[in-house]
Amino acid sequence: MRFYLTTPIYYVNSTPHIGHAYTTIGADIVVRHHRQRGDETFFLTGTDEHASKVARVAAEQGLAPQDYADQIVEKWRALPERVEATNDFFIRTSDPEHKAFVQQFLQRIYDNGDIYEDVYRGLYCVGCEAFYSPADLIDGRCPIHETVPEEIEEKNYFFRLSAYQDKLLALYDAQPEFVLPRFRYNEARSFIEGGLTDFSVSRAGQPWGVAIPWDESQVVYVWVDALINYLSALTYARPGEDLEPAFWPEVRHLLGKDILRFHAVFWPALLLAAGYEVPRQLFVHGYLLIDDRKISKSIGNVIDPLELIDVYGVDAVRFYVARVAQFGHDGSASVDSLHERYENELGNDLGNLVSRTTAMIARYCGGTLSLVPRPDSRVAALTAPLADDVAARMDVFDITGALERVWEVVRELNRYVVERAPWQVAKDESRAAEVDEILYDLAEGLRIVAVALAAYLPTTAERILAALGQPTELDWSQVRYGLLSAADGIDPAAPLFPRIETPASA
Ligand code: ME8
Repeated sequence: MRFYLTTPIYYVNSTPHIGHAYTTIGADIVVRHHRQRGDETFFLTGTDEHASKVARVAAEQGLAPQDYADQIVEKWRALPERVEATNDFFIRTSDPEHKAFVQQFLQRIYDNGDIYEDVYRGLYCVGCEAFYSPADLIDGRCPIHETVPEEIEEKNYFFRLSAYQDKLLALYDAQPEFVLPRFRYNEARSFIEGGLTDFSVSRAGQPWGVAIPWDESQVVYVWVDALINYLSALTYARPGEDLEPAFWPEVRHLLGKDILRFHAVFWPALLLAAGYEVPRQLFVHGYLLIDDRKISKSIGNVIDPLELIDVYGVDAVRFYVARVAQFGHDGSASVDSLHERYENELGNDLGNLVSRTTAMIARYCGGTLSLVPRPDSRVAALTAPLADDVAARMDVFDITGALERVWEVVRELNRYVVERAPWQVAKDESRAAEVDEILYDLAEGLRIVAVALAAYLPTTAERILAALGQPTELDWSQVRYGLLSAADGIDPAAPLFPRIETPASA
């Protein structure tokens, strides 16, 4: 199967915060999982640069927008690197190849007759880079940024979105899983049913952006420019190769609920108008909240994800992303809750189990793992449905449910150690074979867990396998009882998640 996954491309008017890390990590977990299953994957992230708010920040710093973007983009490139995201390409909307593609794309819609000229009057929120109708506002202010939008009147080019209502509804009928979770599908669908108004695809009097190909006095509206990245990237991500035939429309978009309409309504309509197929699927996740408000660059309640990684390590932050809330719903993030999960779940449940198991193999078996699988053992039964259960959840982007499913096994393995008490059995020399069997099952359970967790905890998974003397074989077929390799020289493993005395102050 081919699996192409995107994150939103982030605005470069500020630096990354934990909300952006949330999406990028969530996407990477899904993509790594698909790679383990042998799918041919392509994973895209990047930056959205032609926003008015970017031009504004640049001006405040006395820089030309491009120079400003060239500097700050390094902070955004560091985001996937530091969270160990395995993106295949990092797109910038200021890439010349992207800009040329945007022009061709718009020209196609223009030539097809779905773009016309008109005068726009409306309220524009620069924070959202979007127009609002008065009814959308709360006390005259943007519901997200709580700022008063600007009144704008200008000659613009409009996209005939209204002509696409029936086609979009037909798409929603034909692809009932076009948008996940289901409540977001319903939300998008009722928005379409409510009637669609044409929207402006250009801005006048703004030098920062991609020029409208038939009227250089205007630039392409930043959202149109941005959405097209998902397609343009395929044409130049690998020099000399066009990935479009392989990966379009095998694309899945991961995004936050704030940008649902752009992706679920505008984007498929633009694609249809330009003669492209629509994406396979959208997955919409919720907000991470702090003090019950969305973490936002404009509001200022940000947590620096890189600082958290410095303290807790990248795997702990990745784990937290999947655990903090049911993926798809809002959740409250805090350093305290990250700290608690680090200690209890990673440190106690998983880390201690690895330490104890390796220590017992060293002590009672001279560091040697004997191959004594028993197809009727409790651990065999426990792990038998795991591969399919996790994969089924991952297929619907349920990174939270899939992780919980693995954690059920981790907790059961902990129960198994306590109940079988190998340290007691080892006191009786006549029961040496039983000790071998218990430790085989623990090691095998941990090997299976490590492979199943590799998408979440890439470094930890490798460390667990190495501690058990196992090869780094992460193919999904390895999530199966009885595949443990013989090993000797196993030593007690160093703690995987050492105690951290002071929680990070963020
Ligand atoms: O909207 N909780 O860029 P952006 C969860 N450039 N996710 C969050 C979050 C939070 N508190 N804050 C941000 C844009 N995100 C456009 C996108 S795509 C063609 C153009 C994540 O920098 C989430 O994925 O404002 C959200 O959708 C995205 O960052 C918005 O990033």
